[in-house]
Amino acid sequence: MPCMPVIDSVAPDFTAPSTSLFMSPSLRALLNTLAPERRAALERRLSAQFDTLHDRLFRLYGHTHGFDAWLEQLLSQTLQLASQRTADLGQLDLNREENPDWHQAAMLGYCAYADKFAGSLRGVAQRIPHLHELGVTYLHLLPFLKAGTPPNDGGFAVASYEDIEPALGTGADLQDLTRQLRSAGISLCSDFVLNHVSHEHAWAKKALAGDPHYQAYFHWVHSPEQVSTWEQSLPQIFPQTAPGNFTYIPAQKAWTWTTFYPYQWDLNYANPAVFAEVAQALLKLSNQGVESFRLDSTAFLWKRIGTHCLNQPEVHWILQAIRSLMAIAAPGVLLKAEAIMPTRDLPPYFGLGETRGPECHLAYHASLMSASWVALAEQKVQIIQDVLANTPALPDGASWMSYVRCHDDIGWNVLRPELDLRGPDQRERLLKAAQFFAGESPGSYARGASFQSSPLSVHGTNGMASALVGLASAQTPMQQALAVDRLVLMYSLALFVGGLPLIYMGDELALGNVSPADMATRLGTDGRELHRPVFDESAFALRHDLSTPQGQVFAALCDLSRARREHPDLCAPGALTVLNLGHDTVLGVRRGQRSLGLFNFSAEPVSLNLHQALEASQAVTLTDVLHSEQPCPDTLVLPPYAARWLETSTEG
Ligand code: OTU
Repeated sequence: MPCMPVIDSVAPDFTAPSTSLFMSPSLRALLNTLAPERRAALERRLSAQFDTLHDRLFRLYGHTHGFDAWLEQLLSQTLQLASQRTADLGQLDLNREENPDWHQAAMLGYCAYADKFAGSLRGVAQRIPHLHELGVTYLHLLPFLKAGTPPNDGGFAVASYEDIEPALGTGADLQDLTRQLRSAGISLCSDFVLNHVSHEHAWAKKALAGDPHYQAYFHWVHSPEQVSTWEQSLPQIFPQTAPGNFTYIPAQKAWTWTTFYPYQWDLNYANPAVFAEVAQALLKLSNQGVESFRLDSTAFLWKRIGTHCLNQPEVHWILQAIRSLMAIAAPGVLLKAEAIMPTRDLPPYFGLGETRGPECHLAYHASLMSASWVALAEQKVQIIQDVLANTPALPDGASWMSYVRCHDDIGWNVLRPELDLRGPDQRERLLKAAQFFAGESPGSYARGASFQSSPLSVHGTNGMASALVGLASAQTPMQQALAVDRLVLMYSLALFVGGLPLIYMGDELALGNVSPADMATRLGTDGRELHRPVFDESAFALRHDLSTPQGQVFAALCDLSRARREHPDLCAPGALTVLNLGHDTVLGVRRGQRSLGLFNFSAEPVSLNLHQALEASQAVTLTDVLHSEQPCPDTLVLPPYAARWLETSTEG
């Protein structure tokens, strides 16, 4: 096997773009085969994107042999795929180019595993009425491409970017689904796992069989010493169940890089062929009608010795190059960064880093999510205030993705920077929150479980939101009501602060944890299965019964969703302002010109003087947009765990 060190590319000299490529005779010939309108659009986009695309790719691969020819081929493949876009997708692209903020108009997301939500992709189409009822306009389906033999990390070990997981359906089913969703006003977001592939992916198999071309798609380390040199600065994602970042492959007498499970082989993005393959796969899926990609594990794409191999500058060049290719071939498509990183590391994913330029439209606000859980455990909102204070305004057309729960654990360590600013002993709070949600602290109502934690180091917490807020442990109607209020509070914060909030499947019906009996049937030992239940038809049947927690949560979420649609100010882009309300248990956030959100994270009622907090010199009128009431600004009483969405106006 050839010696293949992990390539740590040296920054190349920057030269002017080889403009001869831009509209080379072969690209011109390709464009000439297209209908005039399509051709004009592609020429326009290519000329708008070429300099950026060339710049980012030259930084990444300019030093590699045959760069110009490689780039020409990449462009030619891109134009070919662009030319295959159906007429309706072509029209969608044009509409969205004209209205680039289309996704900032009160969109609401929903996230689900296709099989658990509805059995298959066809089943998902049957659930469109449910999504409609909630006001969902964006459906994120967790990986549905063909996965490796289970356990496969819930599909995050992809065995083919070209095929659908047979148990979920076919390519035709996917196209049907995207069409049906689109006509129902719902954009389909597909997970896209670009950091790694399954060891059963054809590339890995060919690499194993000794093909040097495919061996170069992966990272290889040749000695235990090298492994430990790398490991010194690397984090561990599954320290208990998949320790370390490398897996020994006997056939190669070498270790391959496996950040996550040993069966997930990290791709080597220092190899331009990998970039081109992944870019093509994304464009092909776009052509099937996928309107958004959740780019999984983006932070990990580039490895550099001596660093933690996260958020490297090259990651952003890769993402900006992908954005450019999308802007050429499928500009209607949104890119979402899944970078579960502290807030301070996220602006570059929106293109605000050292190399500025359009990057992702969306990114998960993981710190805000984790902070709201800490706040619930502590009954104090300081940590949310700190996170919001650290949350920068975003460029036009970019939004935070806010959420309460997802298919992963609640990762606590994203909050370290905020805590460290408060003092050296503050990380202890994360351990306490984890213990609280595992039901281990005295008086805890939560029924979650710690994930990958040890007594010395806290990592994450598993569990469905409803189990974490106390519904599973509630013994009395009062305890049940408080649990419902906590769940609604968490969602009303996520829906108030986010650009594109996500409901995690089952939360709308207060679905609980997977039962121990069902857990025993799940393959592998992944604790995150605890919050990956199957859609519960009996809970669904109760959704309009307001005497049940299912009905109460469902109605509350529908109300929040409706209020966002009816009051555009509730979704106004731009920075949020945290108000000082004089109570450490209540969060006050201003959004847009007139919207004000109040969130009581404690079990005690609180009386607020908003006139003072708003520093209003004139009389203030408040309208509760959810309850159509006009509360008195000087003595507004917030019950335990209550949230209020208010419209403010001052009178002359
Ligand atoms: C992502 O997760 C996915 O969301 C996980 O479901 C996958 O297991 C993983 O990638 C590998 O594909 O750090 O930024 O609980 O938060 O694995 C990527 C740990 C990630 C997850 C973490 C995560």
